[in-house]
Amino acid sequence: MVEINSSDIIASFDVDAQNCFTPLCPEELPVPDGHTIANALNAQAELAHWRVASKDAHPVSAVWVASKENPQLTPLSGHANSDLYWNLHAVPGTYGFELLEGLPAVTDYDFFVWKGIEPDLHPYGACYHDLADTRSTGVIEFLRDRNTRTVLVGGLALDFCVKVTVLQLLQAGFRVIVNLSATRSLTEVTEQQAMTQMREAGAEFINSLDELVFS
Ligand code: VGL
Repeated sequence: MVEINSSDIIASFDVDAQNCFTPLCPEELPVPDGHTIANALNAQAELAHWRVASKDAHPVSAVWVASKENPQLTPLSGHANSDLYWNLHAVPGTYGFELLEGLPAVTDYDFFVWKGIEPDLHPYGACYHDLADTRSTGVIEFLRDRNTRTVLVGGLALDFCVKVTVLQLLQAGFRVIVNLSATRSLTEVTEQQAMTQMREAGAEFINSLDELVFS
């Protein structure tokens, strides 16, 4: 059980809950079962005062697009803000770019982040546009301005963009609760590493919203 003080301001964060991270887009970055989390994200948002979200928004000309010579997940050098090659994903105007079916329209969120728009920027976390965490996307300021104490986090994928967003929110001083029913991982190995890293940084975890107790 994870206790939350009823007077705390709570935010709900949908990280990159886009079709490109589901088996519906097998050519992009399919996360097993990634398409099944919309209801869990909506339920989580019901408990929150603010609902924020992010989307990857990548150009076709990105420097990190994987090829035969440079396959996915191999290191990329010479670009300070792109570290690995990835299959092209989340191109605005495509189906993969869109939020999962069942989620609100972008304009119905209280704050929305688009990230990775520049061809040589491939940030994972939703709080900064660069890998050095220096160029804010504004979401931390939005949450701070509203006295947010606790952030409930879900989205895709747990082992990459969700993980880094969680670490950034913890670093910024928020209490962070990862809702495991509202997130999925790209691989089991990276999931284990991500869970350890988040736990060591102070994240809390729930398997379902039933594990939250309001006192
Ligand atoms: C993601 C890998 C590459 C994610 C994005 O949203 O988790 N993972 N780009």
